[in-house]
Amino acid sequence: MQAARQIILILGDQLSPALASLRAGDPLRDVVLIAEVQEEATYVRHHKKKIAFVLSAMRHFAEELTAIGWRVVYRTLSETGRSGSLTSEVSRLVREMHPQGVVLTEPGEWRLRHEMQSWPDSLGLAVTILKDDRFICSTEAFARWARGRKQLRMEHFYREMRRRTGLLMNAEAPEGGRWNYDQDNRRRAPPNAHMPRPYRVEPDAITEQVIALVEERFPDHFGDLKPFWFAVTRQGAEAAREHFVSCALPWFGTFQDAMLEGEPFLYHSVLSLYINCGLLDPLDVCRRVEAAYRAGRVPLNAAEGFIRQIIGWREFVRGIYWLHMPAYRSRNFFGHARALPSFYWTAETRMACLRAAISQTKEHAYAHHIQRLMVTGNFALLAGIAPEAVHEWYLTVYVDAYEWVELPNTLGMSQFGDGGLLASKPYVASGAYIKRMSNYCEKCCYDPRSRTDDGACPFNALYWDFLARHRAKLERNPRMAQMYRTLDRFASSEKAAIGARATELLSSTERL
Ligand code: FAD
Ligand code: DLZ
Ligand code: SF4
Repeated sequence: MQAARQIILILGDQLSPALASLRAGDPLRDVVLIAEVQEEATYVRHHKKKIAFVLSAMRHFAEELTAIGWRVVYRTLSETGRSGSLTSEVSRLVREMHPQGVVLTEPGEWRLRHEMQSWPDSLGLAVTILKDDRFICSTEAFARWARGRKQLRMEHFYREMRRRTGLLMNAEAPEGGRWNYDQDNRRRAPPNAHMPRPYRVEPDAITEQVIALVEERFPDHFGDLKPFWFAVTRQGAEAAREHFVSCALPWFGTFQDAMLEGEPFLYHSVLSLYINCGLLDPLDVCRRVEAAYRAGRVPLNAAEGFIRQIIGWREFVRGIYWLHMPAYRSRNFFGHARALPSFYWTAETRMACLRAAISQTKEHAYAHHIQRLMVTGNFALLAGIAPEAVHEWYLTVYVDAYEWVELPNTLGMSQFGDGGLLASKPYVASGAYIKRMSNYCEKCCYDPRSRTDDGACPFNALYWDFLARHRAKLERNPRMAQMYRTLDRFASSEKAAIGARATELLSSTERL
């Protein structure tokens, strides 16, 4: 093989032509390596659709780079075999090409970053790892921001990001006079509302080949491969972004927390998969959303709500991840240890809300934020499932899941496993919340108004029992005070009935 000065390794979630390692390279002298490897598809047994999406997007990105003059060595899964890893593929190409060095942009996951520490010795050459400047806040800048603060709160961080990017700012003041319009964003969606539906792309020949490969290689992995409608090119992802901005963004804010039977996407963008793998640039998406607002095409609560998710939450969770890994992964504030009920894999449960969220996860590898947080996450927390098992489930089943974003959202925000590093209180709720924000309860065999009867909604007794069980850890939290005051008003007979019902539910989660 023709010699190269450097090998530039590009990972499956680095599909951006403006990536730091490509900017630092020279198409005339360097070679790009992109490798499909078994280890990345199986370190958790990813949803089939996620594997197909990432591999097809990688193949299309290789074509994109070749078209602009890069020499690309692309290894398919068939070529790298059943024991291929990124380490073994880099090592193979180094032996074939004898380059002076290997260059890459820092990986998103601690697991790989750690593994790469041994590369200079094992490869016997220089390995240069560049910062991933697709993020607005570097890990160092986040650490500086966090230093000396007693509590890390997203809202404070978010204001810094607004100032730094100038998004929705008028000189020093936030657009409209408020930083956050979340209070306007809690409406229930009417079942007959206009529904935009996400942008869909017919699979091309490359995607069809990948789908066949995934079916053959990973038949036992969770989830459906078809229908497959994700975009797999930059052009397709950009079309999905434009479709969202014109068709769904105007209502994104108002119905952000809503859930509706048979409507998996509502007014959500379904852009996280494209942003996380590099097909869309997060700051560019935010600038386009701001432009739509400034042009009078979308209201402020929608634009602000959307931009906050990206420059606020997305950057904040990444900062927390790199600040606290690897210890973060094993944190378990409540000492929860139960196994994940098998209905998380089958969707076979009589609880209509969980059935809906898990069925659509199986079909689309997608659920929106409130379904992840207040349905599947809420139930797991109330039922005392081991946070590590919950984390593995979320990392496996969602097309946008990479550990840097999934772990803090799951272990921190959803399971409160970090004891409040990320969230100021546990996100727990009874059936009343799900009833208020959705129409799931209307067709459920359980009664959301009842707490302790045989047919009572399981969320109800589990919720009050959770508060009672973890009183010592939670009652001094000022944001929990109201809940404990309500619990304390229950008659002792009611408290006993809640305890008995919760014990019965927890001993029979498989039958719920
Ligand atoms: P929209 O609702 O349209 O939001 C717009 C964009 O904001 C998203 O595309 C995403 O880029 C960003 N965003 C929104 N909320 C968050 C958040 N909390 N953290 C980071 N970015 C956010 N998001 C992931 O990208 N990958 C994950 O693996 C992931 N795991 C999660 C696990 C749990 C338990 C919870 C509660 C949330 C998780 N999220 C994750 C955050 C959020 O649920 C998804 O980003 C969102 O549902 C993706 O769908 P969307 O593109 O339609 O988002
Ligand atoms: C998710 C994924 C999958 C399924 N396959 C590959 C692959 O074959 N090759 C690759 O370079 N990347 C893949 N990825 C994405 C990586 O898992 C991701 O880059 C790391 O987890 C770092 O975030
Ligand atoms: Fe979910 Fe309870 Fe409503 Fe059934 S009644 S859909 S279990 S919240």
